Amino acid sequence: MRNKQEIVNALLAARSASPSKQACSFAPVNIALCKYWGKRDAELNLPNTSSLSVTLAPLGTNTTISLIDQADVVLLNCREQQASTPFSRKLVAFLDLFRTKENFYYLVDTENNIPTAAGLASSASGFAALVKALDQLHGWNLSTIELSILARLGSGSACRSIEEGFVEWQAGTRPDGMDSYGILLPERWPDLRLGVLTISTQEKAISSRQAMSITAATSTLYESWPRQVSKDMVSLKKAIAEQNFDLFGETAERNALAMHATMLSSWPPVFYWLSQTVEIAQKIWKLREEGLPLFFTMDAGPNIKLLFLQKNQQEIESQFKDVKVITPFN
Ligand code: 2P0
Repeated sequence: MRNKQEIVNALLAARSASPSKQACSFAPVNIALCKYWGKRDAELNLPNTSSLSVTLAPLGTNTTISLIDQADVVLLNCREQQASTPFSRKLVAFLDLFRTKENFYYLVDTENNIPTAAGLASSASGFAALVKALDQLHGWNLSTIELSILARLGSGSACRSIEEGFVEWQAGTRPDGMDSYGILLPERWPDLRLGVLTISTQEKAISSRQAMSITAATSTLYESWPRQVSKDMVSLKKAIAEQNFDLFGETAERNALAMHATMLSSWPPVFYWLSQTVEIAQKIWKLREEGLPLFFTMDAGPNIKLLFLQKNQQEIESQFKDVKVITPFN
């Protein structure tokens, strides 16, 4: 089993469908603290390494889906999308995996409540919400593991958005990826805060999908990435279990910087930082030297996500006027 259709068929084989008219589901955005960067299988979105993230509900995607008679209809934030848009094409290609004679066309209405200006990606929450809505619509009753596997086929990081909280995506070793899915960690951390600093919302010149492929193929530093991840996964899980914020922040920041270092040593080089990104990173390091427990992480883009605790929220809001503070465990 090495293609998406075979995986979907295998997961749905024993399911008796009892479809309803309409279904609606929510999935949260997630931010990786130990990143997913590089694939062992590009078709199935199987990662080279495990990763660990935290979800940011209530920020995420609400998706309503129904079966209709003629041709798919796709709405994004209340606007109908032309079939030729990249958004529609990606979504319809994913729906193709689930069509039968009886369930042929879908109306998909997707709403992201993530402010566009936040610079947070919505593809993970989008595919996770879609898979959950499909499951409800058809009455398949899939487990969270099966939902996570299906979401991963849409976009790798979507497998970490099925459940809410700290989620570990275990890389797995099987060629069919049946052991590669997100697992919810039991711990919650109510005092944890994330602060989004949006530096640019321009579409990136190079997608993370392309960037991770160039990095894995050409970066000499990428050889050390699996070792970095192994260490960071252990430290992060310990930090979360003990609510050790310094260990947590240091590990997440180091992991993000290591990921960006692997990109910079690719050829052609991949560099998402802007001058303002550098300025803010230096400001964070200075504030930390002065005693403020503040760390950051970054994804495949120039925006910075601050990591801090509730007791320092006021100080951080006064230092960073435009910060949007998120409480992951509300
Ligand atoms: C992550 N990123 O762990 C990493 C860190 C970006 C930087 O997962 O090709 O959209 O659909 O599997 O999941 C973004 O990559 O890539 C991502 P595909 P995806 O959050």
